[in-house]
Amino acid sequence: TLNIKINGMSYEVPKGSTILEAAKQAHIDIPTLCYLKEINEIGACRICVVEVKGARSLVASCMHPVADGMEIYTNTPKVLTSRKKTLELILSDHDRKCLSCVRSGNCELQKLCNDLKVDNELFYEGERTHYTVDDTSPHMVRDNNKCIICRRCSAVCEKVQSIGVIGANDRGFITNISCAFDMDLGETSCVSCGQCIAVCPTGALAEKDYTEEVFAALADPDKYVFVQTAPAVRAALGEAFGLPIGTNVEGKMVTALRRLGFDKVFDTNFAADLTILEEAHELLDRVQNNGVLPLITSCSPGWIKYCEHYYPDMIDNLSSCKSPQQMFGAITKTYLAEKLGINPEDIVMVSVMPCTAKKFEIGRENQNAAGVPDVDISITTRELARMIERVGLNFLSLPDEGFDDPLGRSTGAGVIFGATGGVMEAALRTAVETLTGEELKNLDFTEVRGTQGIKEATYRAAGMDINVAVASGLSNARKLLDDVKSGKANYHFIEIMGCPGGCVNGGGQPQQPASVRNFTDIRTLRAKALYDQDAASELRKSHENPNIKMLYDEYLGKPGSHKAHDLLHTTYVK
Ligand code: HC0
Repeated sequence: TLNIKINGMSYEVPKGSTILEAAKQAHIDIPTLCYLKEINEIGACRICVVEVKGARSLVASCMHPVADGMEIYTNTPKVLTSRKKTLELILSDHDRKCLSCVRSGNCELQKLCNDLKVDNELFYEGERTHYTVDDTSPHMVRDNNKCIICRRCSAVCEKVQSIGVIGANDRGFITNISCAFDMDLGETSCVSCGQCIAVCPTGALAEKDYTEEVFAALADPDKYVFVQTAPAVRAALGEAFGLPIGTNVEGKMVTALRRLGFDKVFDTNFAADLTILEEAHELLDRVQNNGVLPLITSCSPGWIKYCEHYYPDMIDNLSSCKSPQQMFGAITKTYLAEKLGINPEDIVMVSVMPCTAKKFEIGRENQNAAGVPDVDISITTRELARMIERVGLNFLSLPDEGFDDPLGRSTGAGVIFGATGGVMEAALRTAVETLTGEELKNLDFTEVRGTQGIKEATYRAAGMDINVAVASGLSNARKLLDDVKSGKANYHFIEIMGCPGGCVNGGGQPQQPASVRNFTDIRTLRAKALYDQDAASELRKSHENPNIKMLYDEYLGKPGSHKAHDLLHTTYVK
């Protein structure tokens, strides 16, 4: 450890800490703007400056390591004035329409301006840059007029997702974050993961908002409006209403959806169970009949698009299963429509997802089992929170209610889909029991749990070794796939999720500011909510879901049947 002084008081801090980290230990939150731990460590924005005795100028605390005997001052007039001036300069070229901004109330720039007493947002009036809003991609809107060029978005795109479709163009006053050759985002190989939106401190990046379309459907007396909620939504929606990260709000979420006016409130977890039956069947079929291996999961649409762009030679490895979101829509508009005696064209299927790529997925080819799109509108967790706010539902005081039957019934295997490794674990529970014909004693495949980027394990069942791997975050997917292609690694089954940590950390989840992200393991906290729900579930294996059994008995026949293929499987672009 090292001995330092902060604002005249002595502290002992670990060697290697930055001033920012050391101050955190002293209960001081130094404000930051561009800094994202391990992702964007460029010390560029100068908001986090502090005085260090003996230093010639103010230093960026996010990057500057502490040294033994260092004397740091975090709140001198010089420091506070510098931070305020920096903000005034940022505002001099910023779209200040805060009242109508989607991030109003949870904008990091707005909060800093308030905290640092910026009392005149017009302090520096002068030339402004003007940019056209880019709404060419299916999932998001880029408004550079609100961009502060912190580069968190381009860092996450490049380093975490190994895509790099956005970066700084031009220099000086006209520096702007955009695509190469000023292409529109929709023309690039962006995979719609939305990780850039999750880290944007302002309203420069946002999902395409479809809440008006959902309200219009709900108001249409001729439509049956059904909703499905993804596993990970329940683990994060509460954050939008101030609840601690990792609070499971499933019951309140269901009540809110019912009171918003949805005719049926269903659960994507049901279709996650269904996916497991189809995918476990596909795995065993490929293993037993010399099919293409490793089989790779296909439920994350950001990953699918990444595979199509960057690993087209591995498309035959992808499972042909539609994602649970799409399977859900397919079953709703065929089986359920028949059961209820309604025309699939009169159903509006809405999905609530932690994901922005799901907005892209609903428009993909070959996702229309009933001749109409399987899913009509996909909104993010954030959009649902906005809908709840808009109608004045007091989320925190709502009672807990349960999902509707029959597509609201699910198992613990379904809910863990929302965390990296969850699809693998759920599939293993079913595949191993199918292979051995015996009841599994231990349902916890802990080796594939946790937030490491790449996980590997080997399980023995019915005399054979099953080698599996799990990757989340596309730079990890790239590493894993390169090892598979070079022959360095040999697996039967791989789970890949586009977002680091899986869907719990999806690009559509409530944004947490960098001040939280830099010091809190959000992914683990949200994942815990799902694993706890699994552990407390009466049924924890997808093949034991009674309503899935009923669906096969009444309608689909067996996993992998002709009908199941027609409705629940898809194709990819080569
Ligand atoms: Fe996921 Fe899914 S688990 S991709 O992360 O498989 O978005 O939560 O809904 O479809 O079920 C997202 C989450 C889903 C799907 C499921 C899968």
